[in-house]
Amino acid sequence: MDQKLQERIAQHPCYSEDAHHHYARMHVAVAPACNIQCNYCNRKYDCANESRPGVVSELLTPEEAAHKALVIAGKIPQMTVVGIAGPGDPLANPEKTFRTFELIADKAPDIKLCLSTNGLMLPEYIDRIKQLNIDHVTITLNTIDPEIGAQIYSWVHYKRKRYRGVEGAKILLEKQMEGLQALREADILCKVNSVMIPGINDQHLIEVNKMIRENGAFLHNIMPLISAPEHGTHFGLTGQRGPTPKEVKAVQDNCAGNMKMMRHCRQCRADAVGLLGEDRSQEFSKEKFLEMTPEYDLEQRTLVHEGIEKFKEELKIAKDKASAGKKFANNPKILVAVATKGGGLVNQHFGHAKEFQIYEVDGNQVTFVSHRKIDQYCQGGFSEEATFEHIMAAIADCKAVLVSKIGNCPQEKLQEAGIQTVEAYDVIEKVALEFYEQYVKELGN
Ligand code: CLF
Ligand code: SF4
Repeated sequence: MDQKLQERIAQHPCYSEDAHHHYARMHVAVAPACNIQCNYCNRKYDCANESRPGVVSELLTPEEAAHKALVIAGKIPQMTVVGIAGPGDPLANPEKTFRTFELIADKAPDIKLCLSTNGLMLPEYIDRIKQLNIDHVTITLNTIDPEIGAQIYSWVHYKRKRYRGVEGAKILLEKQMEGLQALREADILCKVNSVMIPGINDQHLIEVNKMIRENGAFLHNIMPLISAPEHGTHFGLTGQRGPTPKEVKAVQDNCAGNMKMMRHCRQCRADAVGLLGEDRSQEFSKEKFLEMTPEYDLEQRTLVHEGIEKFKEELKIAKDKASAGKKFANNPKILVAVATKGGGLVNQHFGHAKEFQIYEVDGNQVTFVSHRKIDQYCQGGFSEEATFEHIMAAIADCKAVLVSKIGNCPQEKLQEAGIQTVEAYDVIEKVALEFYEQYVKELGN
């Protein structure tokens, strides 16, 4: 990747896996309407193209959204990106969306603007997007075949007319393709999200991947369909299942040779705040943030970002040192589960983790694979048994858990299940490689 491109994504937690350990994003929920109906979406909730289904965000006016962005820019200076991803489609609400971006760009020039859309109106607004210096745009593109599209979208509303079935899917695809090309011409970084729906588009995603790569997309995010009957979506009610983590990984691996794949997406809310793995949206509810005074300070933010960049350099040196001189050949690839609060470190107590980051280790390289959500183990002594079962199910295929601390009781249970625990407060890659060395020795290699 050339240096210019690297600089454009270096502080964007979604476009750069590395950045997501250090930088935060926030969403402002200013866009209620939508112009299509996806079968995995219930419109009582946030847009499921970039959000976890079943979540409802508080709707904001552009002025409230700009106020919120300035408050958070002061309180969380590592927040570098403001995205609009719902609760409907941002470009089905163009005035609210662009007004919000205008207000933010005017007062906080260092914040990157990010937009996520189903793509239907993208060709229409490409000039406005460029003009506002929105450098990151996501299109949710689930298929390049209108026949498949007809199974995913129940209707498409375009230029005052509603189209159903293949006809609707054709219009959507045409506009998405035009949008993709327009982003390329405008030199705007494009991420494509694809919702993986077993039996409908799972086998077909490799073709989607090929097409978007040929049309200049920068990153492909294959996300699992989440469909529960209680969400009231068409797929939820008709029993359409979502893929298993293993199935998602297999498709991601198949596409990975062709282009950069995003594997750290958290399917966050339309009002998400914080690092991707944490959810601080409750600290900034409408009632709370409207009482807060914006303390946006460009100088202070620049200093914080410089500090992060310096820390990242130190991390890199530590990582390189940890892997230097390692020459494992034909050794097994194993998975380890890491408890981290961010910063690229093993730095979280087992009992406090709400997710584990999963890394694949082969002795030479440590590669981020995915995250897995879990119920927090320490909940003041309540239902720890049931929680532990759930945690075990989430990490059953891992050989070790890397944590800053763990109690005797969970440690013994993990050991009984054949999962080792490593207590450390250090760079993830370093701890993982040290564990690997010991693991291989024990195997007798
Ligand atoms: Fe938001 Fe999306 Fe921008 Fe990121 S999220 S608009 S690109 S700033 Fe990121 Fe969240 Fe996944 Fe989206 S983790 S759901 S990919
Ligand atoms: Fe729902 Fe988003 Fe699809 Fe619109 S684009 S129907 S809000 S998932």
